Amino acid sequence: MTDPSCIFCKIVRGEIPAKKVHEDEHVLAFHDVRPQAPVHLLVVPKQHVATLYDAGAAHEPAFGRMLALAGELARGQGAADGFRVILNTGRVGHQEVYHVHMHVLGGPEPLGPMLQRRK
Ligand code: DGP
Repeated sequence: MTDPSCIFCKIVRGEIPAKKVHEDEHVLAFHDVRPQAPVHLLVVPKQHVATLYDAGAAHEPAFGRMLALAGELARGQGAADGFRVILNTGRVGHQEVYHVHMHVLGGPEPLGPMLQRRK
């Protein structure tokens, strides 16, 4: 349910600070500490789920809420003309934090190419 050493669980528990923009019984949304677009939010389930590989039916309420909130959160931050959601998963997906999180990226101008191979 919660992982004592997980950084996003610590944010959910209020043990480390974050710029929160939304909280309910299932999910927490906050600003990414290293923004890669004018709007860059992270939306996480409150329960600890390491990766999408570990997701199951029990997580559907939280994961459904994450998607259902994306447009409202993006618009609320000023991304009113489009945005991206990204769920990096595992080594190949360059997942850095092993607690499922949905990036919400947007801004006034179109974003760059969706996929760029890292050198
Ligand atoms: P990913 O590669 O998808 O696992 O991206 C992890 C993101 O999490 C990365 O964009 C930076 C962000 N991040 C890492 N640690 C913290 C933190 O302590 N606070 C906040 N707000 N964001 C963090």
